[in-house]
Amino acid sequence: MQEQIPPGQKYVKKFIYYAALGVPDVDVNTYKLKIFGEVEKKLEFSYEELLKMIDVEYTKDFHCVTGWSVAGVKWEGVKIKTLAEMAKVKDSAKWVIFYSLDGYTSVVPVEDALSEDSIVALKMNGKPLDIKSGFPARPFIPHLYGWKSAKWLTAIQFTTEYQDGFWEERGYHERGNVWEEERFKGKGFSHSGLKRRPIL
Ligand SMILES: Nc1nc2c(c(=O)[nH]1)N[C@H]1C(S)=C(S)[C@@H](COP(=O)(O)O)O[C@H]1N2
Ligand SMILES: [Mo]
Repeated sequence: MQEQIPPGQKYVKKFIYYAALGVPDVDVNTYKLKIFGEVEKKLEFSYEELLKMIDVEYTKDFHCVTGWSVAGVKWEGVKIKTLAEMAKVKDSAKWVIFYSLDGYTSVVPVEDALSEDSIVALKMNGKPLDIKSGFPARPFIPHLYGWKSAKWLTAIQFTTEYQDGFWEERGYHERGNVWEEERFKGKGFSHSGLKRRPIL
Protein backbone atom coordinates (compact mmCIF):
# COMPACT_ATOMS: atom_id res chain seq x y z
CA MET A 1 0.00 0.00 0.00
CA GLN A 2 1.28 3.45 -0.86
CA GLU A 3 1.22 6.43 1.46
CA GLN A 4 -1.15 8.31 -0.76
CA ILE A 5 -3.69 7.73 -3.45
CA PRO A 6 -3.43 9.93 -6.56
CA PRO A 7 -5.97 12.76 -6.87
CA GLY A 8 -9.45 11.74 -8.01
CA GLN A 9 -8.93 8.00 -7.34
CA LYS A 10 -10.80 5.61 -4.98
CA TYR A 11 -9.69 2.19 -3.86
CA VAL A 12 -11.74 -0.84 -4.92
CA LYS A 13 -11.11 -4.41 -3.75
CA LYS A 14 -10.50 -6.04 -7.11
CA PHE A 15 -9.45 -5.26 -10.64
CA ILE A 16 -12.27 -4.50 -13.04
CA TYR A 17 -11.38 -6.44 -16.19
CA TYR A 18 -11.35 -4.64 -19.50
CA ALA A 19 -10.94 -6.07 -22.98
CA ALA A 20 -12.01 -3.34 -25.42
CA LEU A 21 -11.13 -5.58 -28.37
CA GLY A 22 -11.94 -8.92 -26.73
CA VAL A 23 -9.77 -11.52 -24.99
CA PRO A 24 -7.45 -13.07 -27.61
CA ASP A 25 -6.44 -16.72 -27.91
CA VAL A 26 -2.90 -17.07 -26.64
CA ASP A 27 -0.56 -19.91 -27.58
CA VAL A 28 2.30 -19.68 -25.14
CA ASN A 29 4.36 -22.15 -27.21
CA THR A 30 4.56 -19.82 -30.19
CA TYR A 31 4.35 -16.55 -28.19
CA LYS A 32 7.14 -14.02 -28.73
CA LEU A 33 7.71 -10.57 -27.32
CA LYS A 34 9.38 -8.45 -30.03
CA ILE A 35 11.50 -5.36 -29.44
CA PHE A 36 11.91 -3.22 -32.57
CA GLY A 37 12.10 0.28 -34.02
CA GLU A 38 14.86 2.71 -32.98
CA VAL A 39 17.18 -0.05 -31.76
CA GLU A 40 20.49 -1.40 -33.01
CA LYS A 41 19.38 -5.00 -32.46
CA LYS A 42 15.84 -6.24 -32.93
CA LEU A 43 15.07 -8.88 -30.33
CA GLU A 44 12.49 -11.58 -29.67
CA PHE A 45 11.87 -13.37 -26.40
CA SER A 46 9.86 -16.49 -25.66
CA TYR A 47 7.77 -16.68 -22.50
CA GLU A 48 10.29 -19.09 -20.93
CA GLU A 49 13.13 -16.68 -21.67
CA LEU A 50 11.23 -13.77 -20.12
CA LEU A 51 10.48 -15.75 -16.96
CA LYS A 52 14.20 -16.40 -16.51
CA MET A 53 14.93 -12.70 -16.89
CA ILE A 54 12.66 -11.47 -14.07
CA ASP A 55 14.66 -8.77 -12.30
CA VAL A 56 12.00 -6.74 -10.47
CA GLU A 57 9.61 -7.62 -7.67
CA TYR A 58 7.67 -4.96 -5.82
CA THR A 59 4.27 -4.07 -4.42
CA LYS A 60 2.54 -1.14 -6.11
CA ASP A 61 -0.96 0.20 -6.62
CA PHE A 62 -2.74 0.13 -9.98
CA HIS A 63 -4.79 3.13 -11.13
CA CYS A 64 -7.47 3.19 -13.84
CA VAL A 65 -8.27 6.57 -15.39
CA THR A 66 -11.99 5.97 -14.73
CA GLY A 67 -11.22 6.50 -11.03
CA TRP A 68 -10.67 3.08 -9.47
CA SER A 69 -7.39 1.96 -7.95
CA VAL A 70 -6.27 -1.39 -6.55
CA ALA A 71 -3.91 -1.15 -3.58
CA GLY A 72 -0.87 -3.28 -2.89
CA VAL A 73 -0.53 -5.51 -5.93
CA LYS A 74 2.62 -7.65 -5.96
CA TRP A 75 4.23 -7.46 -9.38
CA GLU A 76 7.10 -9.46 -10.89
CA GLY A 77 8.60 -8.76 -14.26
CA VAL A 78 11.48 -7.69 -16.43
CA LYS A 79 12.59 -4.09 -16.31
CA ILE A 80 11.87 -2.44 -19.68
CA LYS A 81 15.26 -0.78 -19.30
CA THR A 82 16.91 -4.23 -19.26
CA LEU A 83 15.26 -5.05 -22.60
CA ALA A 84 16.14 -1.61 -24.00
CA GLU A 85 19.80 -2.07 -23.05
CA MET A 86 19.92 -5.50 -24.69
CA ALA A 87 18.39 -4.04 -27.87
CA LYS A 88 20.66 -0.98 -27.70
CA VAL A 89 17.98 1.65 -28.00
CA LYS A 90 19.11 4.69 -29.95
CA ASP A 91 19.02 8.27 -28.65
CA SER A 92 16.57 9.05 -31.43
CA ALA A 93 13.87 7.07 -29.54
CA LYS A 94 11.37 9.46 -27.98
CA TRP A 95 8.23 7.32 -27.62
CA VAL A 96 7.42 3.72 -26.85
CA ILE A 97 4.43 1.94 -28.40
CA PHE A 98 3.06 -1.22 -26.83
CA TYR A 99 1.25 -3.68 -29.13
CA SER A 100 -1.16 -6.36 -27.96
CA LEU A 101 -2.27 -9.62 -29.57
CA ASP A 102 -5.85 -8.32 -29.82
CA GLY A 103 -4.80 -5.21 -31.78
CA TYR A 104 -4.87 -2.86 -28.75
CA THR A 105 -2.00 -0.35 -28.54
CA SER A 106 -0.81 2.31 -26.12
CA VAL A 107 1.96 4.90 -26.19
CA VAL A 108 4.22 6.36 -23.50
CA PRO A 109 7.19 8.75 -23.49
CA VAL A 110 10.51 6.87 -23.57
CA GLU A 111 11.54 8.46 -20.23
CA ASP A 112 8.56 6.86 -18.50
CA ALA A 113 9.12 3.47 -20.16
CA LEU A 114 12.77 3.46 -19.08
CA SER A 115 12.23 4.58 -15.49
CA GLU A 116 13.56 2.19 -12.83
CA ASP A 117 10.16 0.73 -11.93
CA SER A 118 8.76 0.30 -15.45
CA ILE A 119 8.43 -3.41 -16.18
CA VAL A 120 7.07 -6.03 -18.50
CA ALA A 121 4.95 -7.73 -15.86
CA LEU A 122 4.71 -11.53 -15.98
CA LYS A 123 3.28 -12.26 -12.53
CA MET A 124 0.74 -10.67 -10.22
CA ASN A 125 0.42 -11.63 -6.57
CA GLY A 126 2.83 -14.53 -6.98
CA LYS A 127 1.13 -16.19 -9.95
CA PRO A 128 1.53 -15.90 -13.71
CA LEU A 129 -0.94 -13.38 -15.11
CA ASP A 130 -4.22 -15.10 -15.77
CA ILE A 131 -5.71 -14.83 -19.25
CA LYS A 132 -8.13 -12.01 -18.29
CA SER A 133 -5.22 -10.07 -16.77
CA GLY A 134 -3.18 -10.19 -19.97
CA PHE A 135 -1.25 -13.48 -19.95
CA PRO A 136 1.58 -13.86 -20.81
CA ALA A 137 2.74 -10.25 -20.34
CA ARG A 138 1.68 -6.63 -19.89
CA PRO A 139 3.77 -3.50 -19.32
CA PHE A 140 3.30 -1.90 -15.92
CA ILE A 141 4.41 1.65 -15.17
CA PRO A 142 3.25 2.48 -11.63
CA HIS A 143 2.98 6.26 -12.14
CA LEU A 144 0.92 6.02 -15.35
CA TYR A 145 -2.79 5.18 -15.69
CA GLY A 146 -3.77 1.58 -16.33
CA TRP A 147 -4.74 2.01 -19.99
CA LYS A 148 -1.02 2.25 -20.81
CA SER A 149 -0.67 -1.32 -19.49
CA ALA A 150 -1.47 -3.13 -22.75
CA LYS A 151 -2.55 -6.66 -21.87
CA TRP A 152 -1.44 -9.63 -24.04
CA LEU A 153 1.65 -7.60 -24.92
CA THR A 154 3.37 -8.87 -28.05
CA ALA A 155 5.70 -6.06 -29.16
CA ILE A 156 7.48 -2.97 -27.88
CA GLN A 157 8.44 -0.36 -30.48
CA PHE A 158 10.80 2.55 -29.85
CA THR A 159 9.94 5.46 -32.17
CA THR A 160 10.94 9.03 -32.93
CA GLU A 161 7.41 10.18 -33.75
CA TYR A 162 4.43 10.27 -31.44
CA GLN A 163 1.55 8.05 -32.54
CA ASP A 164 -1.84 7.61 -30.84
CA GLY A 165 -2.75 4.25 -29.34
CA PHE A 166 -6.29 2.90 -28.83
CA TRP A 167 -7.34 5.30 -26.05
CA GLU A 168 -5.12 8.21 -27.07
CA GLU A 169 -7.01 8.25 -30.37
CA ARG A 170 -10.16 8.69 -28.28
CA GLY A 171 -8.83 11.75 -26.45
CA TYR A 172 -6.83 10.22 -23.61
CA HIS A 173 -3.51 11.71 -22.64
CA GLU A 174 -0.17 11.15 -24.38
CA ARG A 175 1.57 10.37 -21.07
CA GLY A 176 -1.14 9.71 -18.47
CA ASN A 177 0.74 10.51 -15.25
CA VAL A 178 -1.53 9.66 -12.29
CA TRP A 179 -0.04 12.24 -9.90
CA GLU A 180 -0.49 15.03 -12.46
CA GLU A 181 -3.99 13.78 -13.34
CA GLU A 182 -3.14 13.60 -17.02
CA ARG A 183 -6.40 11.90 -17.98
CA PHE A 184 -7.19 13.71 -21.23
CA LYS A 185 -5.12 15.40 -23.90
CA GLY A 186 -4.36 19.07 -23.50
CA LYS A 187 -3.16 18.93 -19.92
CA GLY A 188 0.15 20.82 -19.68
CA PHE A 189 1.95 18.71 -22.21
CA SER A 190 3.31 19.11 -25.70
CA HIS A 191 4.33 16.52 -28.28
CA SER A 192 7.55 18.22 -29.16
CA GLY A 193 9.73 17.03 -26.35
CA LEU A 194 8.52 16.69 -22.82
CA LYS A 195 8.51 20.34 -21.97
CA ARG A 196 5.56 21.69 -20.11
CA ARG A 197 3.84 24.47 -21.88
CA PRO A 198 2.77 27.40 -19.75
CA ILE A 199 -0.87 26.98 -18.82
CA LEU A 200 -2.54 30.21 -19.86
N1 LIG B 1 -5.36 -5.37 -24.65
C1 LIG B 1 -5.97 -4.54 -23.77
N2 LIG B 1 -5.23 -4.04 -22.76
C2 LIG B 1 -5.80 -3.22 -21.86
C3 LIG B 1 -7.17 -2.83 -21.95
C4 LIG B 1 -7.92 -3.39 -23.02
O1 LIG B 1 -9.12 -3.13 -23.18
N3 LIG B 1 -7.28 -4.24 -23.90
N4 LIG B 1 -7.71 -1.96 -21.04
C5 LIG B 1 -6.76 -1.10 -20.31
C6 LIG B 1 -7.35 -0.40 -19.17
S1 LIG B 1 -8.28 0.99 -19.47
C7 LIG B 1 -7.08 -0.77 -17.87
S2 LIG B 1 -7.57 0.14 -16.55
C8 LIG B 1 -6.36 -2.03 -17.60
C9 LIG B 1 -7.26 -2.91 -16.77
O2 LIG B 1 -6.58 -4.08 -16.41
P1 LIG B 1 -7.44 -5.33 -15.97
O3 LIG B 1 -8.34 -5.68 -17.16
O4 LIG B 1 -6.44 -6.40 -15.66
O5 LIG B 1 -8.28 -4.91 -14.79
O6 LIG B 1 -5.98 -2.74 -18.77
C10 LIG B 1 -5.57 -1.91 -19.82
N5 LIG B 1 -5.03 -2.73 -20.86
MO1 LIG C 1 -8.57 1.99 -17.46
